[in-house]
Amino acid sequence: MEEQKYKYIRKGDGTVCRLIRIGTRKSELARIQTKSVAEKLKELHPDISLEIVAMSTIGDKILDTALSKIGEKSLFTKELETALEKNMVDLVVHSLKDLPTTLPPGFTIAAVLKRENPHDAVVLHPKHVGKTLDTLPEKSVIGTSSLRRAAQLKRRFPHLEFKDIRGNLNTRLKKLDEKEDFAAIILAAAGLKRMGWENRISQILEPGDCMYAVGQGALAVEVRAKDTDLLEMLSVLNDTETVLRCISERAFLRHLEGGCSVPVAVHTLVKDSQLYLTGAVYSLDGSESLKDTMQTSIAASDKSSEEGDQQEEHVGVTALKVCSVSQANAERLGVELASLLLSKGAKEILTVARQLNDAR
Ligand code: DPM
Repeated sequence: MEEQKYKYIRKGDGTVCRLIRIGTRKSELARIQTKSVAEKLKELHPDISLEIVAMSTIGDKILDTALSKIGEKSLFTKELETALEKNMVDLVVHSLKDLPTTLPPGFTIAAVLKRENPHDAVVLHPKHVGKTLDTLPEKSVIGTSSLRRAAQLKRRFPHLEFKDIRGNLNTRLKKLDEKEDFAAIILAAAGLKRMGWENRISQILEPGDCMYAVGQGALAVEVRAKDTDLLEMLSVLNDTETVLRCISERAFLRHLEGGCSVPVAVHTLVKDSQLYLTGAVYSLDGSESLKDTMQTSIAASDKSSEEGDQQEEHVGVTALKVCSVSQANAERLGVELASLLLSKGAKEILTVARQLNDAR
């Protein structure tokens, strides 16, 4: 059903204010993430009224198949975008890593919030507590359905075996603890922290063991691109460093033509106004890999702060108030690093990885 463009409500004191409806997936993690963004927004704009609307997505309904096998793009985002399109909600909060690097026309990311710990974490079966991936027994089974995690960890820890595990975080922890199928599972530290399960983290994986996914640990707010008033309102949520790191990561992935189901990993760092991007592609078994690092300046120029409000999109992100020159530099960095890896044979590695994964 089409709804009117904006909704207004009358408050107790008789004043009328705009009601902003925020769409979220129904999983506990999604609700927690949405609530945290809503609270920040309310703090920065005390005059608005917020309502949270929860919906199931395909990714939530298909629980028995590995993500990388379902083959549906925008797995977790489609229903939410339909609700946005029909004006049933005004914003949607996502984990940035679940958002494709090219959004459907008419949508944009208005804010990328300060990143949580972007690294992956090891959660051990209670009987293995005290061990690490290095010291787990030969042929221990590790649960992950991320091709990226499996490829890197197979390479680094050849004594371990890897099996798919699906379901939301609650389901996965249950599968780990209540059965003997897995010695450990690998999850994003950020998700565990947001769920209040930090105490289950036995080991944080360093870049030498496993680099993270593009956008991992950052929350994004998606809106209708034409809603310039919302773009403006949400711009206060942007964390400059996170925005620039994530733009470079997304540009890298987009230029490689990777999706959420290819073994591509990144690491970014900001130091002395330089943005460093390390990116890698892997064969499914980790035996082949290409990895390199490049850097660019992200010093905000005076000129650009005046231009800060111009509405420019970089790999799906429209971050008003973040220096547009820096954003363009970050995007270029991602494209250049991808070009470098492509020139060394990244395309072939990814094509074979896709074919093998489809044939699994
Ligand atoms: C994407 C991947 C996974 C999610 C692939 C990857 C993990 C799938 C799996 C694109 N989305 O990381 O290589 O382990 O089977 C997802 C999680 C979060 C957002 C959970 C997780 C929370 C962390 C965040 C699922 N999406 O990765 O443990 O906000 O970044």
